Amino acid sequence: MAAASSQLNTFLSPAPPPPVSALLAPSRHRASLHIRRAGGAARFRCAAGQTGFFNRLGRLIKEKAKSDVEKIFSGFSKTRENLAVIDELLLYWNLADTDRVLDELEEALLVSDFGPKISVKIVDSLRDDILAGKLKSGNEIKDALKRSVRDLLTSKGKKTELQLGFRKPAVIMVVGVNGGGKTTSLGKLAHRLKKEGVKVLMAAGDTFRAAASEQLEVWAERTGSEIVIAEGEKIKAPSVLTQAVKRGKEQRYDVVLCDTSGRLHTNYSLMEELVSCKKAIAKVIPGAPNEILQVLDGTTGLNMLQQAREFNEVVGVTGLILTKLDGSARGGCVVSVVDELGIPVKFVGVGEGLDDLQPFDAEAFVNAIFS
Ligand SMILES: Nc1nc2c(ncn2[C@@H]2O[C@H](COP(=O)(O)OP(=O)(O)OP(=O)(O)O)[C@@H](O)[C@H]2O)c(=O)[nH]1
Ligand SMILES: [Mg+2]
Repeated sequence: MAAASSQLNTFLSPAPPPPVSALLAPSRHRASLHIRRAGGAARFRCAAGQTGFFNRLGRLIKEKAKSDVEKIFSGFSKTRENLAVIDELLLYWNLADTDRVLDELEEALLVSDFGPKISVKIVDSLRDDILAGKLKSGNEIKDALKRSVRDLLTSKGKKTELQLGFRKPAVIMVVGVNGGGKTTSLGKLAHRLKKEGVKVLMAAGDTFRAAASEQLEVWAERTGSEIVIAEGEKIKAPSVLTQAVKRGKEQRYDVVLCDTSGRLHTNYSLMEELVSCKKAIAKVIPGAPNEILQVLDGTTGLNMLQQAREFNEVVGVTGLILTKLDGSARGGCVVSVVDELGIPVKFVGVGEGLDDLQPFDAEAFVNAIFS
């Protein structure tokens, strides 16, 4: 590790940033760690204490960007189509038809990936309210249905703001199965943080896939963040994360963003490696990582519930990033994940561009899935 440290120092000297082409073609012959300056990072000055800094940052990030409702709306067209039958059902609703209508409503929720447990829960609460005389028309039932979905999303998943603790650097680890959008989301998150003047260090913790570091380096370049990468076959993810968090601490970075390899939740040894990554970070900063964000591909359907359950059991997930909502997303299962696991959705991905990560807005989500 001594060799790695001296290598780190070499790269921290105030030399001009290497050209992108050099960043994209790192030598793979030496086992060493690099930190790179990828553009001039703005420095955040905070008058208040650090608790205030991170609280304010979490709030700002949530408040500043309004959900890109249009993209979410188009991404959920299939879900909306499946749920449109509810409008027809409720158009001529009358009390005598309650059982039939509610059965069909439950069916529509199931087809839209809500999952059996949550579908029954929603329909039972509607039935109770109808029988109690609280809901007297099709419109009232539709409103109650939307309200109950929104309430499920907000009551169980309250802390939608980033919780970054009170010490610098805050550490955020991004986890999930292969190809869900971890690296892209991390890059977009860096962009969002940089726009607030935050000093961001990226850690290329995906040491399995050859091109993973290069992919993250491109995001570091695009966002003007700095990055710690492993070079050579021998360096494992926990070492990269250890070095990055140490560097983040020594150099007073505000946030360290840790990328990790994609892994199937069923692969025991890879899930164990994730535990080692988390422990490596906590060894440098007790209590870190502050956030473990699991990326879920919004197009995968109910399988995401099992993924979230397994990752949560192994590393303790603090928030979800739901990606690809601009594609053909399957909305209902999100409600199941939040309800069953009590993990809030913090961000949604609505495209591949820098600005395509939005804070999650339960109201916009509900309006996008119910026409
Ligand atoms: N349309 C769309 N594409 C996305 C979104 N997020 C990620 N992608 C794309 O999904 C693909 C996979 O994204 P990555 O960020 O590489 O996913 P990953 O989880 O890091 O993948 P591994 O590291 O291989 O496990 C890329 O082509 C991304 O551009 C999104 O919100 N919308
Ligand atoms: Mg990746």
